[in-house]
Amino acid sequence: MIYPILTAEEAAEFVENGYTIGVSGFTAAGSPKKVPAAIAAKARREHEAGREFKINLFSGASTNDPTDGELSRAQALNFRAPYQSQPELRKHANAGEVHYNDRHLSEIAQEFRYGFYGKMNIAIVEVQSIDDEGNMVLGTSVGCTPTWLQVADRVIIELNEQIPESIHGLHDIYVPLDPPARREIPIYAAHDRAGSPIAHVDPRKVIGVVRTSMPLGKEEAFTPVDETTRRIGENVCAFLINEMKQGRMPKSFLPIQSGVGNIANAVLDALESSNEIPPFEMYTEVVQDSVLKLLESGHCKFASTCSMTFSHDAMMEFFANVDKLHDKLLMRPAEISNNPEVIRRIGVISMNTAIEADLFGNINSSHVGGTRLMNGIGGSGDFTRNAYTSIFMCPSIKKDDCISTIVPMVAHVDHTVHSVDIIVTDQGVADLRFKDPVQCAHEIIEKAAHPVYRPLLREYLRLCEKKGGHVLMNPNIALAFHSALLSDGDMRKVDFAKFMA
Ligand code: 0RQ
Repeated sequence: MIYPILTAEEAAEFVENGYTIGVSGFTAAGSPKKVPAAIAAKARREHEAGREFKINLFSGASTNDPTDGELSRAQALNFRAPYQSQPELRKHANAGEVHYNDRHLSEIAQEFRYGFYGKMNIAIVEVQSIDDEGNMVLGTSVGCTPTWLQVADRVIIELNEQIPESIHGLHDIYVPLDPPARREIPIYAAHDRAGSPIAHVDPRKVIGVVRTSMPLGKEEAFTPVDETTRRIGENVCAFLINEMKQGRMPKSFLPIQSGVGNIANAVLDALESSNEIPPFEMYTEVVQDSVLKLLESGHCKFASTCSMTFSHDAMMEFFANVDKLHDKLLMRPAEISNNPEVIRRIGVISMNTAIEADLFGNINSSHVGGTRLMNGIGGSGDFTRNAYTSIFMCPSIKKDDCISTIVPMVAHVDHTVHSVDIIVTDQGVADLRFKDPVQCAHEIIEKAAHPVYRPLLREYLRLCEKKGGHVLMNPNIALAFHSALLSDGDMRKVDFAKFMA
């Protein structure tokens, strides 16, 4: 190998205060595992010596504890985009100590190429292999890596010996030309390959290779399906089956996108158990453990993704059965896995989880109480806005009934009513299509809200009716549910009269 072999600490010495760094990965899958923590250690040393040391960090999506966790703990992050899900970074973003810019995941690579973020000094990229010409096989995700390899001045490689050779062929690396030269992305079905299994970097940019041997996959298991998530899954299934029966969905079905977390996992479990849902393809950004089961059973015929977000055990199972699964999965760059043009062309059914939804169908995915960042919008906007049918799911109540996820007005808006078709809770399915805003409000109250909160939501509408309008809204009480949660810790204690006086 022509590249210098470095320790993580030696590699971190190339990173200077104020640098803009791009990391590989999309979720913890494929994120570098050694060098970011060494940069955090360098930051601590610099701070102890009384010197400034902070970097701007770009990724494909969320990363892992050695990256977002360690860098946040070391106060080493100035700016962060486009997505995170690390408790430590969340804390620092909410304290205003890290400038976090929550972006649509399909856009960040092209925005970097357009020059919106200035120059990228160094990219840190986990790979399975690299040859002397700079051809590399990436790890268990693609994220924005192909663009980082183009735009970064220099590149540090983390060569993870745990990534099996059999991963070769699972990547589909395609970077579109930028306007005005862009052409259509040649994907007409979820299983179409658009590009190459190999990523490339100019070998002159490579600072060196850090050898690692880090386990693949998430350690933490998913929370088992419970009564609430099971009901949500069954409601989503019933909705999809009815769509086919009504002729609104082709009998051959359409590709599915499914978000992260326990609810998404439960919905996929429900699809697996249904014998009325035909085998389908997925066009999605992450595949979790439930997708592995679907691939093995043949219920999912093919999964186009950006990342293999499997638990450690599921990852081992995938590679143990890779002969059977190799032609059933492709990992693509985030700007392709989440591409609006492709999503709309192939008719993706999007399924994402909401923090809260309002009576008109606006969705808050990212900010609890309108102020506290949870994770971010992630890819939910890319899919929702362009889906054939867009579905949002959430439990109707949370925190021992103190929180209704159906509120008069969301405290932060990520997805507007114009993009949202269906809201599913454990209570049922609210179908917002072919309805005006007031009809939507009644549908959401009667089908999606928890019975405990229905009278309060009806009362809100009744109070708004006095003022009238196309959308029923009263600014004095629109956030009264949230006020009650703040003042009494319980939305059931809402007192509209207090604000109406
Ligand atoms: O907080 O852990 O402190 O109790 O939010 O909620 O119920 O565990 O659900 O893990 O599925 O996450 C929307 C956050 C749901 C996620 C969200 C609190 C709740 C808990 C987590 P605690 P749950 P999930 C594809 C698409 C945006 C990105 C996206 C998400 C915590 O799905 O980040 O869609 N989505 N990406 O208590 C107060 C409410 C709340 C609430 C939830 N109404 N009020 N707190 N919580 N609802 C993937 C990618 O983009 C990579």
